[in-house]
Amino acid sequence: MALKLVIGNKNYSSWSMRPWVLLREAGIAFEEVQLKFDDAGHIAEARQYSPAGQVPVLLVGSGPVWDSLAICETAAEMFPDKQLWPAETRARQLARSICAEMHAGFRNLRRAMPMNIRSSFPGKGMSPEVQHDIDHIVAIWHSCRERHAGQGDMLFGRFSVADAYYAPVVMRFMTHAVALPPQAQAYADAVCALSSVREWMAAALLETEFVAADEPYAQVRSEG
Ligand SMILES: N[C@@H](CCC(=O)N[C@@H](CS)C(=O)NCC(=O)O)C(=O)O
Repeated sequence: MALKLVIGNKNYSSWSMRPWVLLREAGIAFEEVQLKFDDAGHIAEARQYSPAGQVPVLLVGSGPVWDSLAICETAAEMFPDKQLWPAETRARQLARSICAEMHAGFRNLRRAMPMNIRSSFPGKGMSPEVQHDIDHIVAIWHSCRERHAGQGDMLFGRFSVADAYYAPVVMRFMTHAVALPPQAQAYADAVCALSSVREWMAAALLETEFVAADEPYAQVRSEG
């Protein structure tokens, strides 16, 4: 069954990055359909693919699956041999919890430090509320890495949905030069070394579209 994944701009679309990295890293074949944001961060064509009118969307034989978490769950169900969620029950419960938390939470971080892979904005967006989100993410990473240190470099040892979910956070931390404790930095480095993440980043660096809605820190070019 041929899968199609509809995504947005690789530089900006953190929601798209999650299922794309998941499928690519797991070696699941799919065709990519890329739609580009307008200045306000909207994608008119997205409604052709899903009722939500947003990306990402996974087109499976029976129709569209939309929302990144639903896509990741669907992929895990379609490809059980890939073990996209951790095999052990408690690890799987924790992985689902931290993905749901990323999906619905960390709003201060998401608002103040938008994903913008090709840019560098050290220190921009930092506030006590954002630092609180960062501290909580670091605590999650630490507790996962403590439990699974001997099983691989990812949050639950081997690569899982959880790493795909936190990959865009790693991108935000890089752009905003967020200082991390050594163990968290080691995890961030391991995520950046994943071949899927390298491929996504390389493509993001080639993109030239400027989406004003996602660029709170861009310098306004002065005339003359
Ligand atoms: N909860 C959704 C959020 C999707 C979302 O916000 N997508 C943004 C791109 S990153 C989008 O499609 N924006 C275009 C629009 O709203 O017109 C998910 O997990 O997929």
